[in-house]
Amino acid sequence: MVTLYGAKGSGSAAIEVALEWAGAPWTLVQGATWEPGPGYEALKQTNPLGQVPTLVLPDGTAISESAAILIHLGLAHPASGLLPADAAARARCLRGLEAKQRQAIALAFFDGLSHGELAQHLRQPLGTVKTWVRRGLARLRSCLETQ
Ligand SMILES: N[C@@H](CCC(=O)N[C@@H](CS)C(=O)NCC(=O)O)C(=O)O
Repeated sequence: MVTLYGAKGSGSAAIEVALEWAGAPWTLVQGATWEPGPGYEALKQTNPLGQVPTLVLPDGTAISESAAILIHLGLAHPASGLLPADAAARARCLRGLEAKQRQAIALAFFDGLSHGELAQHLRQPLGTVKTWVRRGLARLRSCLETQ
């Protein structure tokens, strides 16, 4: 069983989806800088930065950084399709999404935030988040089409 430290409206949504795709048993501990409480205190013990998402493996290894977590899940669960089996295709997908594009897409599509809400949440101009979502989707599409 892996433990995901996450919070509503955060980048942990992408990891929740990936865990479902991977079919890996997981449990959520809710907490974040803006959600103080026992969950956040436990998070800081495992990741001193106190950032979500943070994933803790059964052996106690903690992985932070969304990209690192997604790559770990893709490699640990090859049948999930999170990463292509073909090495070259896998490399193309991995270089594809920048962190900011991934976060914007996750918040817009998994958490249902409007572009205006996204701009507020990420403290960026509206035009910037629209560009992140548009470019991220274009990259995702071209990555998926090559699989
Ligand atoms: N580069 C990290 C960013 C993680 C991050 O910024 N998480 C936010 C929530 S989406 C957070 O926990 N912010 C609180 C803080 O930095 O104090 C990733 O991609 O996972």
